[in-house]
Amino acid sequence: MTPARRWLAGLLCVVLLFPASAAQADNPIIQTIYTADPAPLVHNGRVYLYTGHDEDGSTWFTMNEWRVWSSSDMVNWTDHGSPLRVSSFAWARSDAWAGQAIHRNGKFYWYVPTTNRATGRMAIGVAVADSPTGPFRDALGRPLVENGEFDPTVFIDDTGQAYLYWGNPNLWYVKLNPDMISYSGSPTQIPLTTAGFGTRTGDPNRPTLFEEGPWVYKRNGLYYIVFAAKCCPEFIAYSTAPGPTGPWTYRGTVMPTQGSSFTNHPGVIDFQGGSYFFYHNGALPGGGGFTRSVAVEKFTYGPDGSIPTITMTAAGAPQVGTLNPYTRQEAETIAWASGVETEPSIEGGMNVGWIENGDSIKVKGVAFGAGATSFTARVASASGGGKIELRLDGVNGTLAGTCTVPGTGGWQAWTTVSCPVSGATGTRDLYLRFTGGGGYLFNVNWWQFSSSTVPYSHGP
Ligand code: FUB
Repeated sequence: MTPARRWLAGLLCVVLLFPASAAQADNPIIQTIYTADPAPLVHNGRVYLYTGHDEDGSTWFTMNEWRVWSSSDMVNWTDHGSPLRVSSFAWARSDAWAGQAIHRNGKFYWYVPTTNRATGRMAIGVAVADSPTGPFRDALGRPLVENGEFDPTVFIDDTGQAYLYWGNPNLWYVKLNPDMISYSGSPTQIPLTTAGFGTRTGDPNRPTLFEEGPWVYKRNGLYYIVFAAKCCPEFIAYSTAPGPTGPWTYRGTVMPTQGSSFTNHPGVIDFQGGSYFFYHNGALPGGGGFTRSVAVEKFTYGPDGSIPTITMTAAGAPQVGTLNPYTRQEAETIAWASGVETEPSIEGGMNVGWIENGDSIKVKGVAFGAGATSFTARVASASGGGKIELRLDGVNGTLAGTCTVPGTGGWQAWTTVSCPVSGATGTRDLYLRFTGGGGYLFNVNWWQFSSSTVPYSHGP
């Protein structure tokens, strides 16, 4: 059973037990697959979120690819698929573990840990792309650095000097050259002192709390390292320093142990005037330590730069702004998916598929304004098709329109359908509710509303 199917089964139970809270949930932020190890990047007014992908039914960290998502509002996330896999590195064998991407010189550099086939050790590769969503290619044809440790985080100081940090059980850094794919000097260990990284009891080999998953950044002149602490289960802690290599001072807990996953992994950004903490847990049905899901919370720094203790929520972060339904929206831009999955589309990007009767997609905070008059969708169906119900404020909410999707002769044989809309005014949560007979009904690539003042203006 896929996570989507498990989720649908779980959702039925949750809705029966907690109808109000289920309707509010926006965490975990991806429901179509299991995701882990979030690494957010702000670029040109969007948040790009780089994650790992826990395979369904994993009983170990079975991870073959990395994934990219993006959002302009922190609640509706667009699926950009997998522009980087273990197989993108000819020298790699397995383990698409926790990485981070950064923008420099008009290019995007994604540092990832993966196992070197030749040595059997964890190594760190670097992939490069012209776009934040890829495609990414191995920049070197060999590991950038390899010492058996993992979880790279990358940071560019105001001076222009870039640093790569990584490690478990130790903590290392190296100074990256401006080309971002080579370095100067040798990997250097950051001393793991209890003053710097807190005190762990019960493990003489690991006297400090530092475990893995470092995330380094600078804010208001203060350098932060947020990390997965203690094991296992892990919690998230942080330290600060006056410089990029220390000396570090342990500052305490960011997120206590919570959430049915024995690992956790931090990612911290500022976006549109707010501060956000990304992490993972096991909150989806079937979720756990090897079937994790990425989530996000908004937080406020203390006046002294301290990070408050952040608790996992089902509600997630508030929406930043609204979504414009009068421009083309990808079907895979989703606040909450029930039952569906995604796949690459022959028309580019991704499409939503595996749609069955009763499945739905929630799109949050849709600004209809004075009112939509029609709805257009790009659809394909190798079966007999079905219907798209446009529901407002709930999956069983007010019906604003119904579009009929015909069979088109193939799951990638795309056509455009339209239908009239009424009652869609103001800013509302939109639910695309899919109905029809048995089996898979149709796929959706994109959709768009029009109104008497904003007519439908462009198609494929
Ligand atoms: O996802 C695989 C590993 O689990 C990561 O590299 C660690 O940070 C932990 O989350």
